Amino acid sequence: MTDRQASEVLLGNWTGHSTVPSHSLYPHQWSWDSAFIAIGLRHLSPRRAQVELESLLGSQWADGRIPHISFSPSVARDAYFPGPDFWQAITRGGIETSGIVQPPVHALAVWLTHQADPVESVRRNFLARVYPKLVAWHTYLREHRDLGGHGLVAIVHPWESGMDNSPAWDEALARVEPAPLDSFTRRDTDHASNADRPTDLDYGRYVQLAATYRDHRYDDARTPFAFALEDPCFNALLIASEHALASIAAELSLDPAPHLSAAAELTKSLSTLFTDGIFRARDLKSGELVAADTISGLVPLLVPELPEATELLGTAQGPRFQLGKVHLVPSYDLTGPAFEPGRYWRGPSWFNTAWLIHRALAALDQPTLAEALRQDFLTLATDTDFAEYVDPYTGQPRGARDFSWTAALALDLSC
Ligand code: 9WN
Repeated sequence: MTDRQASEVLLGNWTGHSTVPSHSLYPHQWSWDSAFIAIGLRHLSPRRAQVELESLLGSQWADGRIPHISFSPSVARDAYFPGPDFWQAITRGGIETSGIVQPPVHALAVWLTHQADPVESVRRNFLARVYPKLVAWHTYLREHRDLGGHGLVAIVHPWESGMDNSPAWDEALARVEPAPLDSFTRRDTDHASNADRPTDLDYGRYVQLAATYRDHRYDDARTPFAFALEDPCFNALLIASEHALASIAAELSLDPAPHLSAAAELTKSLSTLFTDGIFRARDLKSGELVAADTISGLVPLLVPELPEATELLGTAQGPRFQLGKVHLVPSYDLTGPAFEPGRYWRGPSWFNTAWLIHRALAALDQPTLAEALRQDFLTLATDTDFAEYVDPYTGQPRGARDFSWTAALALDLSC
């Protein structure tokens, strides 16, 4: 049942070479969405999953970055804000994109997609074609984005975390002078309830930060970043993806050692973000760890041989996240002062992060917790018509419906 409905969502959101997260709210190709979508699509059509990832990599910049949005020329230019006219970025291949990035889950998606059908993958020379692009992507992050010099990658915009209005960004964002609210028109609230989305003030600050980066031609050395933080989820996914790159390299008879040593160095640096039983973002402006516990701080559970794994698992099951007692995994500390059960990344549970935690639990040999999470995931995904996110207490759907990564990851967990 889940499989057929999930497949219908994915087929409906397919555009011919990639998948939109949602035709209404997000009508273009998003970077980390595509990776999660490929992880599900591989069960429906391994070839289509490969094409999804190849088309995303087709919008890669010359400096190696994979932009967070690749705009579709067949969609109205103002269908989504900020659209191509705001970002003013175009690749050598003529694709209009945004200029910021999203968490690097792509190498993991490539490796899982290859494993779904190695014969088709070899026939299409999939790994050999995408491997250099993934290496360039990770090299961009490590060489251009270690803004704090701690051996960790920094995000320079809340959208780069994929967890846009997380309470972890509140303090840093409060220092940003917002763009005047009458200088732009939001489109997201045409399609989703205001109460489920970031506020206008958040948007003013998002616009200001993006405009400054754009006005410096997205030059990481020259832009005076007002917002720069080392995010645990972003770095943990980079580590997981370095491990995946090591597997890809070995499969191609190349040396996996550089990837394993990059993963080991990043894992060591990540430990400096661990405090009070969880990983917290480091604000590079204040030099301090941010006092907000979010799902981002649990995602390092995915990192192989993480020294802090036992303590972190205890935190996931404790009062802050109540793993196994509420729906999926809340995006923010249930006991935190900023908790809102329906507002986007300030409390609701999301399916992509639940999938990451499920994968971690399976690897950590926690079959009971993993199975309970999987069952909750599959029931909620179908009951909510593949909602974008849900209230962690009631399971009530929020945001978009027929949301692609919810359907894709449901398909993956039901296989
Ligand atoms: C901004 C597409 C994206 C996800 C993000 C999610 C949301 C965009 C927005 O939608 O962000 O990139 O307009 O709110 O926060 O994780 O990739 O699904």
